[in-house]
Amino acid sequence: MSKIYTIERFILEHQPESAKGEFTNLLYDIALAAKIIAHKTNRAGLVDILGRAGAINIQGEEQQKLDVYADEMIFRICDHSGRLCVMASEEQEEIMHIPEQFEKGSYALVYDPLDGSSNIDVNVSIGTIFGIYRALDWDLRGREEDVLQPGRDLVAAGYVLYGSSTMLVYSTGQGVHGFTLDPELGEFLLSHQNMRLPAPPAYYSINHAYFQRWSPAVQSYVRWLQGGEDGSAPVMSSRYIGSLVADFHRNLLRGGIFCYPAEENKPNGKIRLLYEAGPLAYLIEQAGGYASNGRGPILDIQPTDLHQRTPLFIGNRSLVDMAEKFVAEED
Ligand code: AHM
Ligand code: MG
Repeated sequence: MSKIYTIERFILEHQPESAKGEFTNLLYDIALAAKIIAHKTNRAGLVDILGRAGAINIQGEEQQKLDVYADEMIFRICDHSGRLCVMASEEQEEIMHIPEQFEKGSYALVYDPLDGSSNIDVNVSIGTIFGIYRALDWDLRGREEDVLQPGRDLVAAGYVLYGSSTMLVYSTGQGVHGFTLDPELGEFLLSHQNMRLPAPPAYYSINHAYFQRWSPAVQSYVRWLQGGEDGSAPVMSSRYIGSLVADFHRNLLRGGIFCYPAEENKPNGKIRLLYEAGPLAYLIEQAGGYASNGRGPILDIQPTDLHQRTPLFIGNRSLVDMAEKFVAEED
């Protein structure tokens, strides 16, 4: 029989010998938050029957929207562990400080608590994305600078997919590993060790409804993906869910590219650098792929603003390189 690994055992066995466990425990905290959010997400459809968001529930508490719930849950689980010195969430305008009564640790957490907002209310897969940085300066730890770091400096990143099963996928720079939640045991079990992007790629993912808003270079590139232009693209099918985590996860397993390019009135597209593009770019490189803003690596961008956006091309390197080539010809 093959070994059964819980996420806890896997993290422990794969931490460097010098590790003190602080970082390991931080990943374990995130796994706990993921289980709680998964439980809540699975019951989301019952809200219509048992009470709407905004209504008062049986305990006299107001029911929260799922994304607000997820945001608070991650903060509450991670704020008192002594492992973090600061957090930043897509749902919060400013950085979130560790409350004064708790110890400050040496790591900084960035997260998108529940991505795919248009899919939350319609029972379509959604996800959580996270990235972990080391504080820049121990004595000054907890500043905005600690989260405004390029993706290249991430020490770990991952996501949780709330789909037909709940999966947690993460990397600490030694490959990408995936765990599937057994809802009866309440444990994440290792299901995908050392995930690598397969080739040839199977899918490309882009919101075609925005075709008219893209630059001529991006339009040509998308025609290339479809088999047009010089006809050198691999034969692919198109899939687009509109939840970045779900689109990313499918493409990671089957090979492909996800694109959210710049648009006429949105020069930086829609995807957030810190909470979405950065952590996923870190994962894709660990899986043998590449992420670009069309002109260079996402991981090299120095963020200047907590909520800055970036055009995103992410997936098999051969496809992303080609996107850069089309964009470069226009420049
Ligand atoms: P959100 O942060 O409001 O959820 O928006 C991000 C989501 C991504 O998950 C997804 O890839 C994208 O928005 C889809 O956008 P669009 O509907 O414009 O194609
Ligand atoms: Mg988001």
